[in-house]
Amino acid sequence: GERYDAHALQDRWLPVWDELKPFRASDDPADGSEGSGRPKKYVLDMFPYPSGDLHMGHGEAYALGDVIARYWGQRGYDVLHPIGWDAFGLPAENAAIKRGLDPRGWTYDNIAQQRASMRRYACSFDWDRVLHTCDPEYYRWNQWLFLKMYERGLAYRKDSYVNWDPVDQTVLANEQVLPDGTSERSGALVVKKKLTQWYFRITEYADRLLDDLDTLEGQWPSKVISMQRNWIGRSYGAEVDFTIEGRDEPVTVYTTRPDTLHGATFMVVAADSDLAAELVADAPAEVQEQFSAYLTQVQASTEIDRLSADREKTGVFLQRYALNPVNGERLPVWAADYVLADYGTGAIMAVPAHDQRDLDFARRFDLPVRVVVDVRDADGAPLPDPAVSGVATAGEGSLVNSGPLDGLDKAAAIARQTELLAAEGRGRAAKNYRLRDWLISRQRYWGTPIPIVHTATGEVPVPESELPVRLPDSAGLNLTPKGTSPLGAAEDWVNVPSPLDGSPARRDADTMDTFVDSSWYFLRFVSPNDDTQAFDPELIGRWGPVDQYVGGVTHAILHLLYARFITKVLFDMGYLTFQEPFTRLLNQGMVLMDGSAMSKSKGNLVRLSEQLDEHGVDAVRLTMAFAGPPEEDIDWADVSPAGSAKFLARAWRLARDVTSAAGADPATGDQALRRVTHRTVHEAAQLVESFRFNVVVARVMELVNATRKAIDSPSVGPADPAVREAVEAVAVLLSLFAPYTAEDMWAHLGHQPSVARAGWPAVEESLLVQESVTCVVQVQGKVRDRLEVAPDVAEDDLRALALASEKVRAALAGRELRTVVVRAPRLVNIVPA
Ligand code: ANZ
Repeated sequence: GERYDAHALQDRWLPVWDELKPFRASDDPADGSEGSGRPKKYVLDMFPYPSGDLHMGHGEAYALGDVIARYWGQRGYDVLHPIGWDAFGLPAENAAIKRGLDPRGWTYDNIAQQRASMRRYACSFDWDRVLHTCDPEYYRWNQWLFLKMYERGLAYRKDSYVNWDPVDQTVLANEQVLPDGTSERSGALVVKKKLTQWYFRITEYADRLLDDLDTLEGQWPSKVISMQRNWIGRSYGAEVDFTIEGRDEPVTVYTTRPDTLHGATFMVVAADSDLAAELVADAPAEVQEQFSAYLTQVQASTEIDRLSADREKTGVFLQRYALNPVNGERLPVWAADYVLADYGTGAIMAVPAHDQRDLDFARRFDLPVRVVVDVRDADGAPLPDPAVSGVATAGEGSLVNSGPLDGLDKAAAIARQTELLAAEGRGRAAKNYRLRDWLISRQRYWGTPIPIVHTATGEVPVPESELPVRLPDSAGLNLTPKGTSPLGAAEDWVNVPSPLDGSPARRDADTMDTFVDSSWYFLRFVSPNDDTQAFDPELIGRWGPVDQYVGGVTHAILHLLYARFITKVLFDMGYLTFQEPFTRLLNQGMVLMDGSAMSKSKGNLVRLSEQLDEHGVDAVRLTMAFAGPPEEDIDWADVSPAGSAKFLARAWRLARDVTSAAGADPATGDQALRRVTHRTVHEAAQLVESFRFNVVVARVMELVNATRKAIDSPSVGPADPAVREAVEAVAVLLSLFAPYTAEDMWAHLGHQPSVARAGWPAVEESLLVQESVTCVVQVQGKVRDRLEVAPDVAEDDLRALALASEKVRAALAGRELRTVVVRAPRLVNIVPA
């Protein structure tokens, strides 16, 4: 007969879908109120960087996102499933520099290529809602957002040490520095550099960003929730003011253990803090020299190194003294790198007996160690003296050597000491965050210009009516990284009259971190062509929040945190009615090859386009879904797209074999097949909703087998209406995974395209009731019991059921077993020893 030809199906159906636009979202979605129409689902895939053609990772992500979007469409929901391009940023700019091209042209060429691939890949996107963040029509609203943040004091400029990527010659957000201290982008070792930069005040939202994670519990992967919690890193403690000899102002430290104040034996200030520089200024010349040599060394090291516990402690005694507020003791003040300038207050009280880093430092420089908490082991014996053992005791215990705190336990002592300090005005309860403000300035070309003009009298925001501040042409600009923005050299662009009085002024030449672009793009999709506002608040009120977000776990911190932050800011400004942007999150795994990530350098790169050419789109998509649970990585060496193609051909042939007319009443058909069909449809819904796509595919395979058997069986045959019902169900179920095959089957069954709009098959409850079969249990060939069991009972379960039977146990009379033969579901034969 006719052959299944994946490429012919593609040629046949793509133009039809282009015409039909089956995935156009409504312009007037229901608002959720009663009787307001179809319920909505906003399904969003993380948008791609246009840094080349689609790769296998995209192939997986978009196949899985598509299952979800197509499923809700079949369930009768009004689905918004849009796509766009995260089109600004370093990958494009660096690639453009390398090839001597214009980043703009290069970017749009790649977008065109990816877009064509997505069309071929049959992604169910609404192609009337596309956005590119590098379009002035988009980035003007980044600038608008910046101005709104600026108005509210949430965008500000400050001097600080920033993470500096010496290869890309640009600053990085903390989130872009990998745990090993290298740049996420270039791989270079990140160093610190002092610069004046723009920040978004995300720390003001730290509590809400943390507390609202509770509402995502069970909806987001727990790993992502805990990564966000740790990143924000809230701790509770106290600030304590220490008088410094020879200085008018006290120095304040942040501590989570105010209970240990009597055990403080020295103070440490961050070597790279302004305070250290000030304190050393009065010190003898040799101390100053020692300090400045040390500082140079500190600035060249990474934060990760500085915090590393195994590294030998280093520091310089500043020959200054602090007075302990509880007992007036003189504590030597040291500068060291294990204290960070931008955490807490940049200064600590060191309690070596109970803090390991302080103890390592004390042992290295011969400083005193005083135990103030009596910590015991499980048997109630005191732990060894930290000064001797070298191990600080951080656990619970009662306070000793601590005056009014003696005898209290840790928690009570923390509370008591905090009260005492507060009463004397020498301290207060405080909390602290690991989270830093979001540094958004970048010294690169391919990004959104910051809408600020610097005048003789200060910074002036560009009036909203003058947006967008367009990125000038790259022609004539040297884009090679040199530490300052290339835009600074665009004389015609950078020199402008002050918006205040027309006096000569200069535009801010930095561009925004591209995470600004992606922090709100999901809002833009509801009204992507609106040139009067960033998004239509009424439409986002009805479409938002995103019901289902799909993307890689690589964005677990950066992107998701920023998007949550901006959502809360826009909520506070009254533009949004929700405070969390993404209700549910699915992180798909990676596609690997032979156990490792694919890369050109490893020579194990599998190209998506080649796989599509070889196996067809549907087989590749099906393989992505069938390979395993979506969160797990797929090793492309272990899966079989050829096997998927074979299965699809089998399914497709079923539609050719059906001989009953459309509309035939299935109630008169074969009941056994009907039960399989209805159970499959019923279970598939639950499985898709819990992301068990691989199991859905397995169930569809079973249904295809059962249908083939029925067609070939003389007692059922191709004219049975139950066969048609089964094949129609296969087509609709397959439309989630293998759209071309499903569409062709649907057409062959006599229906109009598109199968994507066929609707989910109605399930007849009565057909879900499981039949039971009788299983005979024999002991030594004699029937001892009869059990009613499910027809698909597992062998192990059946064996256990048989052995648990009272009658069987009586017949065995305690004898050992020699063999148990299980023939599920009808027979168990037990032979005693
Ligand atoms: C005295 C003390 C005694 C401390 C003790 C701990 C245990 P988290 O939980 O991460 O907030 N610290 C404060 N500021 C610091 C800085 N800028 N750089 C490095 N370390 C700093 O940690 C807070 C604790 O980390 C603070 O409590 C302080 O050491 C240290 F038995 O103060 B603690």
